[in-house]
Amino acid sequence: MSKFEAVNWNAPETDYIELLWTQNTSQFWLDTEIPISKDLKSWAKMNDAERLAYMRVLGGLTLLDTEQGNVGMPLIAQFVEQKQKKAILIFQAAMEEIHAKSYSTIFTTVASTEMINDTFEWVKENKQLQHKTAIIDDIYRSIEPGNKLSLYKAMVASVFLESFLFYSGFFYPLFLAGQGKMVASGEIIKLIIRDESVHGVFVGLLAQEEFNQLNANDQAVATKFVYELLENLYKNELEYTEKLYDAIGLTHEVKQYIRYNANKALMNLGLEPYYPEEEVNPVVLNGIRTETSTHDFFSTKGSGYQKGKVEPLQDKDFDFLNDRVAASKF
Ligand code: MN3
Ligand code: MN3
Repeated sequence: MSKFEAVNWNAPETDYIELLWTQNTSQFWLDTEIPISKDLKSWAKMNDAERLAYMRVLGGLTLLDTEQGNVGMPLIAQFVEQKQKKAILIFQAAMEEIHAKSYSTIFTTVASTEMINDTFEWVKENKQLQHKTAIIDDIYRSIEPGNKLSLYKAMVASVFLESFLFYSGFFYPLFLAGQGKMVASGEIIKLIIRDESVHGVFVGLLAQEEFNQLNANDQAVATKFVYELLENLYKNELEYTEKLYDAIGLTHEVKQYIRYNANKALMNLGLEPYYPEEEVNPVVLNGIRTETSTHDFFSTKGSGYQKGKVEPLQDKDFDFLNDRVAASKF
């Protein structure tokens, strides 16, 4: 009879596990800590097309976070063998639920019930949004016990969702925040991005470890899968972007941002950029910079939260891990 084993944090599973647990947990936040009502004035100044785009962008993000919290993270956690890794994935799943809820917190503060209901109806009816969610969901649900290739595919889907597909949605709130509009809601988006960047790095590392354990034939199949999935999702993102952003004249910039983030997702998987290097709209970069915020969200938290600044992860924080993973390939 097999014995049940308890998770033993006194024996770290890998050299990066503590770092990722600490980074994940120290970034914990709640939507209710952000004073969204500060955005009411800004909302009142937006025109109908801008409000509609904003609602739909957030509606789309809500669906992706729902999928990631309810299906992606729990299923990947289920099939990953090591228990500390499972613990991090389950913590990440909980954050996905906070992300998914936070858009509703923005909605309920600025929008009418009718507008909110219309948004959730639109989510069900939008072809591109349903298409990408169906593709990712199918890959998650196709993980088979003992089948490392199927687990690798699910991890790739997860990295594409978190490091690539979210950004067609993140663009607009960042673009507004970069101009001092909808700044409190923009804080929520920045907190979500801070989480997603850690999630993308962690699941990307797990994916690289799985890949290295595949035989040469399965590695060839896996690599073909990555680029076919990328192109399929990319084509769909272009259509999604046109549907959302044509009316407010931002389609071109959003498409650039999509390619930029597709390359970032590939980097998380230890792969080379696929799309030509892209400029990112400087207003969006301004929106993403925490130091440009007009208010400090930590100041609205109770004293229990005043435990110092949490620095977002930078790419360079993971250089040592990428080197290590790269080294392990040979
Ligand atoms: Mn999320
Ligand atoms: Mn995530």
